[in-house]
Amino acid sequence: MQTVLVTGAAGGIGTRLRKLLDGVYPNIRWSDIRRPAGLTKRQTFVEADLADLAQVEKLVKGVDGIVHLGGESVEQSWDRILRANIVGCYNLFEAARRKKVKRVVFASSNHAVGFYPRQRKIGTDEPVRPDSRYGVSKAFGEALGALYAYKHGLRVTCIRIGNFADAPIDQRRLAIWISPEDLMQLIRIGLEHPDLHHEIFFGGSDNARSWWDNEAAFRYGYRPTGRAENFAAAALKAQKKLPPDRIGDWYQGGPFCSDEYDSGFDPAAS
Ligand code: 15L
Repeated sequence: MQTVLVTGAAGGIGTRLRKLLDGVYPNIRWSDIRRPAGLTKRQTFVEADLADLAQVEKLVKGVDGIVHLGGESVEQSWDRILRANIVGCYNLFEAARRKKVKRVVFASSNHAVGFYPRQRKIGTDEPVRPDSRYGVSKAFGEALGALYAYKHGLRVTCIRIGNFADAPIDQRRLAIWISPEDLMQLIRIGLEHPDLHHEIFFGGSDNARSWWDNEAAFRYGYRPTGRAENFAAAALKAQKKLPPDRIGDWYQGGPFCSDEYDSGFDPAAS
């Protein structure tokens, strides 16, 4: 990897990666819809709107690999999801194909499978079960990843990121937390591993309470160092102060599941 593009440079993960990825590849092009604060003099920034294919084509020209973090990062109106996460993600993959980019690492989310119950351990070969319009957009991005990998030969890694933070802060996060360093490991596997063609990984650290079987990532050498259990006492104490959420506490996606929930079905009673 000589030249790597990172979209979503102004977001929470992008901001952290600007420190962690600095110097890892010879050229890193950071991009977002607007210029983030705190760019260093050495960092190259290109402003671009992912919803505009012509802009995205220009953005990806000359790039070997892309880390696609751009788009909405939580639930939003359909109009916003459509523009940033559906059209934006399509443009990203299509521009990558046209400009012969070799690899894409797509920041998917646990919300692509949020409606699996916490009682069930899932692998990455289960069908998607999104918990929000946002989750649907991540499932869509994963589907695009498969299309561009198998039809056009792009090497694609989709990382279903759990909760990216320095520490897990409640019960749900104890199961899905990922440390910044562990996410870096997964991204680097996606950008560099010689045998990788198309994979879906769960973006979780070494979490004893995990709901995920992350065997696919382990096969590629992923060795998470973050241990959620080290933070269990504080997280469980914080959990006690949260109001109960009958739906959100049942499903893996938490509040993304209970938000707008009106099916009338009470899974905890069945
Ligand atoms: C996500 O996908 C979001 O981007 C992040 O803001 C958190 O909400 C996270 O999931 C989570 O599930 O905690």
